[in-house]
Parts: sequence; structure tokens; C-alpha cells
Amino acid sequence: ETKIKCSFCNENAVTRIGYAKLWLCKEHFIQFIEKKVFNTFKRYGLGGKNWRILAAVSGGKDSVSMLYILHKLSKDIGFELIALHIDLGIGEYSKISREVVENLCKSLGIPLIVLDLKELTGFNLPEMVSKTKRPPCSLCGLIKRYLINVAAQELKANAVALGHHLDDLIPYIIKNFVLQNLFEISKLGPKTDTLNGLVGRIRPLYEVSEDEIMLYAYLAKLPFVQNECPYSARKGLEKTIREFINNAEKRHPGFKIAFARSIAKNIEIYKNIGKEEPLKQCKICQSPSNSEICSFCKITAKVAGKPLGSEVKTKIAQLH
Ligand code: Q46
Ligand code: ZN
Ligand code: ZN
Repeated sequence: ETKIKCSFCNENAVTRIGYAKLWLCKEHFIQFIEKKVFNTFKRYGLGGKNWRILAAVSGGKDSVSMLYILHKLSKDIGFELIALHIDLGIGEYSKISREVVENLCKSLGIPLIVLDLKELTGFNLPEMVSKTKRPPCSLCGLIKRYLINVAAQELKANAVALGHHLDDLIPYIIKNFVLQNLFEISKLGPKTDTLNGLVGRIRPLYEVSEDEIMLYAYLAKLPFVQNECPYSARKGLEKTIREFINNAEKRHPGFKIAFARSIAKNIEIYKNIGKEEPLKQCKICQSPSNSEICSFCKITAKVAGKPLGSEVKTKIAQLH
């Protein structure tokens, strides 16, 4: 039986990269992905020397791979890396996730901050869900955004790194285009700038696909949480769009990356399209907010009987 050789060496190939017309062995695939993230950093100016980057790590394959690659790049590029994990208290799933992140950071020597929702507010996510009757993922999303931003401000981080990859972002971009939420698209590029108290976000995996990140995590033998969050559900329209994109990529290799690059190139246009009102400051906790009182203060008021923004901020400030 003849095996196909790696395009760069004599080893057997483990995968083919359609858009690059390459067959790669394990080692060269790992290098290929790491190089790609390095190039993404350069191409979009995601971070530089002496930056402090706060990496949000859930424990899934995407954020774990991102953290691992960032750890390698931090020496080359010269930025400081700190990991942040939010323990939402979603039963076994959160327990395992937290352990995975704690162990990984320990073994790599990356400083880690864990924010425990129950410790910070007195309630875990399932309790908040049942008290507010809000869809779990939208509640979860707003809590994570709030806590991540508070931690990033507290640590004076230059940017928050998120583990979103091509296959997270493109369906979302297309969905927002279909619904003509054009301003939303401006937030889905490789980076957003720090503005009005909202710390900028960077997406080092912007040009990496889900298949690639899965294979990377597996070949680099990274520990990650296999369990899915019990609340996770991929919704109708996004699923349809996903299938369309993967089909297009099969027939036209390189379609996804080309699309992502075009979006990045036009990001300023999208920023100017729907000009939202500038962010205000929450009257209670001074965090950036769309209205007088931020959603975190509103939600915690409902759950705990009083808004907890300021209290939570003080607790986070004392953590480091
Ligand atoms: S953790 Fe939170 Fe996800 Fe679970 S509740 Fe939904 S948003 S699915 S990334
Ligand atoms: Zn090789
Ligand atoms: Zn607030």
C-alpha cells in the first residue's frame, strides 16, 4: 500500500490542505497552523511587544488550542499572556472544564485567573436561568462579556483573546448580512479596538477552520473538554448557513479564508454603516453600557434583589 507523502518531508501525510494544495505530516501540520496564527497576528496587528493579552479559556478545543499557540507566540512576539476562566457552575460540565484549564495552565506555567460566578454573585448560571427565565446562552453571553471586560480593565490588558475560528465567525457574519444587521459585522473581524471602557478583542484563530483546530488539538495532544455544555444548541438558520459554507469550500477551496479577509478589509465600512450611539457608563457600576443601567446590574437585580455590578468589580479587583 502506498501512502501519500508530506509535501515537505518524507513522512506520511496525515491531512490534505485543499486551499494550500499541500499534503502534511503531523509535524508539518502543527507547524502550518502555528505559522498561520503567527501570520494572522502580523497581518491584522493583533498584538505586539510588551502587550498584556488576556486569553479567555473555556476549556474546549478552540480556546485550549488558542492558549497553547499564544503561549508559543508570546516568546517570539514578546507579549505577556494571562489566562482567564469563568466557572459558570453548570454542574459536571463546569467542574471538568475548570480542571482542564487549571491543569493546562499549571503545566505550561501560564498565570490563570478563575472567576467563579457563584462566589461572585451567590448564584450559578442554572440558578440565574430559572430566576430570570431568560434563554441560557444569551444570559451566559452577557455575563461572560461583563466579567471578561471587568477583569481585562482591572489587569490593564491591551486585548482580550477569544478562541473564535472561521467556522464560528463566517456563519454569524452571513446571518447578520442576511438580516442586514450590518453594524454587527464590524464586531466580527479579527480585532476590535479598545473604546469607551470596552477592552478590545482579538481573534488569533480568525483564519483557522474548525476541522483544522480539531486536528491540531488532537495531534498536539492537548487536553480539552469533550463534553458539550448541556445548554448548547445550534440554531436553525446558522446550521443551514454552515452547510452552505462547507459546500462552497469543498467546491472552491480557499473560499472561507478569502471571505474572512474581505470582511477584515472592509471592517471600517461596516463600523460606519450603522453608527450606534456611543456607549454610556452604567450608573451603578460604571461599566460600559447601552443604557443607563448595564445588563449585568439589571440581571443581578432580578436574581439577587439588588444590582451586583459594583460588588463584583470590587471582588475581582481583589483577586490579583
Ligand atoms: S457555555 Fe454558555 Fe455556551 Fe453553555 S450556556 Fe450557552 S453560551 S452553550 S459557549
Ligand atoms: Zn512533513
Ligand atoms: Zn452595571
